[in-house]
Amino acid sequence: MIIVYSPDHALQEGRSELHDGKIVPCFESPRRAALVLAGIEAAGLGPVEAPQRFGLDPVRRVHAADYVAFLETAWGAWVAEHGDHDALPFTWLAPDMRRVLPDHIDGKLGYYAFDAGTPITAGTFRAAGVAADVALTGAHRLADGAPCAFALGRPPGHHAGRAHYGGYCFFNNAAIAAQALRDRGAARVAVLDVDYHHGNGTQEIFYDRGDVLFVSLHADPKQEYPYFLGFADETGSGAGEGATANYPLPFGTGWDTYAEALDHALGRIAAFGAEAVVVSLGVDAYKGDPISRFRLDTPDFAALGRRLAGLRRPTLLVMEGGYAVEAIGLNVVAVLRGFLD
Ligand code: Q9C
Ligand code: ZN
Repeated sequence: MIIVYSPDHALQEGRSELHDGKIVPCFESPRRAALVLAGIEAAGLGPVEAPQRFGLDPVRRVHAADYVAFLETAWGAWVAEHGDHDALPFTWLAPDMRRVLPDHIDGKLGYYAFDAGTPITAGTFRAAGVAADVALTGAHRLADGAPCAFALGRPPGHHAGRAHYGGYCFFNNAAIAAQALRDRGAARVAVLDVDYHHGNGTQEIFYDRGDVLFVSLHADPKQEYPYFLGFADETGSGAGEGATANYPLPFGTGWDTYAEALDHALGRIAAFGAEAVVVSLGVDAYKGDPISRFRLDTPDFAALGRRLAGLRRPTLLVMEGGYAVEAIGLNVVAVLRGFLD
């Protein structure tokens, strides 16, 4: 399987995030991708390829131009105001306030961010751009005829919406790749999101479109982050009515419950007639994940990979979450091996 990887992901190395009322070291760290790469190399999977550079045009196919420009300039504005340390917002718009873009960087952070867990650093914009390039390279490999590829990038993407960031995500790599597959001629593309958290950004980006199906299995937003999206009654709007499907699952979900929802989700993708599938591959449904509360074990991830292959469609796997660093390599390799079996 083609693995797309660049060491430049390490340009995003946040120091700390707000978690359970405390400032703690970032869960989303460069070690994650390095350990996944080490697992892939130890397993003899490959070839490992460097990404091509696509620039920002394919990013702007799913993100607003003003949002992209904000990310490009945020670090400089932050340093000028506060000095050379990570940028985090401390205030946000409530829904009944006015959405007017402030001039001050602190206001801008609150305007574009939706949590205090996603620091902007000196290298954030470049790292996010490389992560998009990694996903785009995989998408173009599929469009050129490859049956599958794994985009091993970070920072992750599925929480990033058209004009907002959060959940460790800045550019929505999976959405950018799905759009590129559409632009390369796939009439219908499905995004299957198996990260433990709901892919609110991807859902938002495609919510009113009938050409991209979004299907997500995740912890029930009544109980879990991102809390404000991901309910079962969100099914799309307008031309996209029926092209969003959410499977919220309770804390403690193990493989039996998960597999039942997964089979239903895969049935939706087959019935949709997807010509290509993008998988938002988080492995934070793992039982040992430090911020998650599902109970999947490493062999379950192999079973997940086998089921994904059972769709028999060109498939791009895009790295999302997974924070049990000691097991992240094993769990991702289990998915890839299961897929290839
Ligand atoms: N106690 C991804 O997996 N923190 N993002 C929630 C706070 C945000 C996860 C826990 C979790 C974001 C890509
Ligand atoms: Zn996640």
